[in-house]
Amino acid sequence: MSYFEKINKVKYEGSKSTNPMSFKYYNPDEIILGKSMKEHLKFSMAYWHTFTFMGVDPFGKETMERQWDIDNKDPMERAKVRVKVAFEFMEKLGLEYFCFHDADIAPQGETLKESNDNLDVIVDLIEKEMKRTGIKLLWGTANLFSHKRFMHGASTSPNADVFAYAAAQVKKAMEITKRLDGAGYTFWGGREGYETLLNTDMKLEQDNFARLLHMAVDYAKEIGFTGQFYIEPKPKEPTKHQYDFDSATVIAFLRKYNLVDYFKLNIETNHATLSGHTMQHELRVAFDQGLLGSVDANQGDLLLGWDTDQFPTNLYDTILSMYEIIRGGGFTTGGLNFDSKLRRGSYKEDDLFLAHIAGMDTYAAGLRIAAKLWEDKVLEKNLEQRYQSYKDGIGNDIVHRKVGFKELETYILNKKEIDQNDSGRQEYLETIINQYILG
Ligand code: XLS
Ligand code: NI
Ligand code: NI
Repeated sequence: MSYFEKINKVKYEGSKSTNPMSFKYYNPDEIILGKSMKEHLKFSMAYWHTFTFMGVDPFGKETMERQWDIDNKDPMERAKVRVKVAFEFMEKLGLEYFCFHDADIAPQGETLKESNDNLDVIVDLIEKEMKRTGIKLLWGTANLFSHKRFMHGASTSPNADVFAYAAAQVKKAMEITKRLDGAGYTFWGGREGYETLLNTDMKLEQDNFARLLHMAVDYAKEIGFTGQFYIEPKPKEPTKHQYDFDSATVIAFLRKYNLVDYFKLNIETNHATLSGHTMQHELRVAFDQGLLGSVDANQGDLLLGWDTDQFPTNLYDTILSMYEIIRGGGFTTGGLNFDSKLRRGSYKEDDLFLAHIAGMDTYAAGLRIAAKLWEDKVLEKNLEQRYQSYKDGIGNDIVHRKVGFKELETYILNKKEIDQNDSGRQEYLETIINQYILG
């Protein structure tokens, strides 16, 4: 049985194609910098936005038309059908990975036991589909933010029972991630943050968050889960102050609580811009400390102050993101997970395809251009020249800590004035990027 009968497997047809259901830039097996495009990009589908987001916003109800949901009213039946639909969808697009929250794949029951039983039934089905298709799990996670019990947070809730519930949920989510051979497990700190310090013991909350993460590390050892743990930074929304504000904040947290050996970062484009940084900055901060794990690929709207999770179509951003990823040596356990949702008005089933094609093609085009920039070393050569003064002479002495304040003072006193600084040539470099884009 097919749920997308009218849609064939999406193929690469090149940039001249006018077929909307084709890739213009993503040619999965084409080799770029010694690796196939699909290995560079490792595209993943987010189960939640693709199959559970129905178009609700603060002003209106569901808009999405999904025949399989209309035909299946019973929550368990619906969850089962969605598995079939999801795998057909991924196969047709050539998406080789997916990510999910526990709550996305199976209905939550009245009790934890009921929820876990539901999960087991659905995970059986997912396992079968994974075997049939060869599609892999990039990472799993637990939804510790939707249910009302998490209104004050999960591991950072003032209520210890809520902490316990969150821990039990993470335990199960780790077990199913292990069972499905997940390459990673992500912690996005949902409601881990606060609205006002008038009612918040920030230190206890953060200590507790670290305690939960340590428990996860211990449990991974116990059950032999060897996937990579990730933390996903986000500065605000739903709370005003999310504890995992940005890459730098998360890395400091991991170091403070001795978790840095067990976690890497899952960096999301829209979260980067919400924190007032570029994605390129967030990736560089993580890479420079050996901590970039995976990417949630999307984009925000810079005119809006919230997390719009749009499909990435801004080529400039994907070029610079792919440049950082290439520069950092590429993905190992991670990949590009489309944490992206359709606009509310893009409500048709084929919009799901068109949006993923747009995202995949924009990243593929970004990869093509970033690879050329990297090959020609234009930016890298400029960097080398710009920091040349640290290669020899006094700069080399500074780098190797051969000098202190006294020696540096003597050095400057013996010099007449600082020689002219070089130009930063920002506009020139920006022009070069344009040349690489337009050829
Ligand atoms: C929400 C987050 C979420 C995580 C997974 O803003 O991006 O979707 O990626 O819990
Ligand atoms: Ni995300
Ligand atoms: Ni987001």
